[in-house]
Amino acid sequence: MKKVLLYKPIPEQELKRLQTHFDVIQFDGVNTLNQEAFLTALSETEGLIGASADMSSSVLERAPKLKAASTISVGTDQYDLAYLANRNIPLMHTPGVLNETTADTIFTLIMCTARRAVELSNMVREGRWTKSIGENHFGTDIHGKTLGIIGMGRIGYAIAKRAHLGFDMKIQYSNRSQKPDAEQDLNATYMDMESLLKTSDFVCVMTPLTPETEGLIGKAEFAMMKKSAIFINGSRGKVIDESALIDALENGVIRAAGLDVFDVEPLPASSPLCKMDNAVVFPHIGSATSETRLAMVTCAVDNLINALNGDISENCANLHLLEK
Ligand code: 8YV
Repeated sequence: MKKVLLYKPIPEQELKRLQTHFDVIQFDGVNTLNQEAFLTALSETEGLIGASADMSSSVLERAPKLKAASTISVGTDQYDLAYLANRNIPLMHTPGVLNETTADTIFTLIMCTARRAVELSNMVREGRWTKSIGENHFGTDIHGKTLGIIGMGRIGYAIAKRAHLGFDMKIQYSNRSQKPDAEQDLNATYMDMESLLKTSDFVCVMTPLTPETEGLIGKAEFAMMKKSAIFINGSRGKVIDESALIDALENGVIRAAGLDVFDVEPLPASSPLCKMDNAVVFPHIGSATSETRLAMVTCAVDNLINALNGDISENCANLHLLEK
């Protein structure tokens, strides 16, 4: 049987299915304590499956027998796609199965941040609700406002659908290319990022992390936003300059931020973002529901089985780089 290295715990039913096809070596994440054991196991394996661990070329070069990798995520930034392609190794991912759940998470951030839900819930829990809520605790409306989406991919479209159909919001977006379906279905307006930053009430970043998007939103971009703007990041922490965001929040450059991803994860409790009432912080729960994570794992297991049998589908993230 081919050896496969699993580096993230998965539901029992899917582990058993994987074990019917392969000799599975399991790790519960990769860290400084198990790194050497992981790299030793990696040297023997033909398949790799998991998520939330660095798979740069310095790690992958320790896998001389590797034939295919399968990430339990839609994001592929933890892998060196070009390195894998140079060795003609496909990287499979899970596009599509998590769109709706992740869009729900982003809208949860939009609502919690706009209506100050976490801050005010804590006020109740801590016994500080002593009189009826006054102006200094008011939030801001979501319905009818302008939502600017930077990165109108599958998840960005799902967010825009909620905003347009559910909250009667005006949708505008910037993207590498125009998206006719978003314009026809959701009355979305395509524009350059600077115009979007200057005119949006809510700015939502949903781009993948690439060399082009790293540091995309920094001090200058926050300064372009409305002082009343609410900033949402559901992409990757490194797409923004986190220090610039903290400054913008502390100095009233923007109203508030809702964040599901961070430069360093887990976000240290010492971060100023953990102490600000105008920052809502989630522990990277974009796709984190039982139903969707099972669907992602099922997709990733199918992807690996197929790839090791030579069948790489549209779920291959580096197909455009592989030898034709
Ligand atoms: C989680 C994500 O990181 O799919 C992605 O790219 O960021 C999230 O879904 C992933 O699901 C971890 O397993």
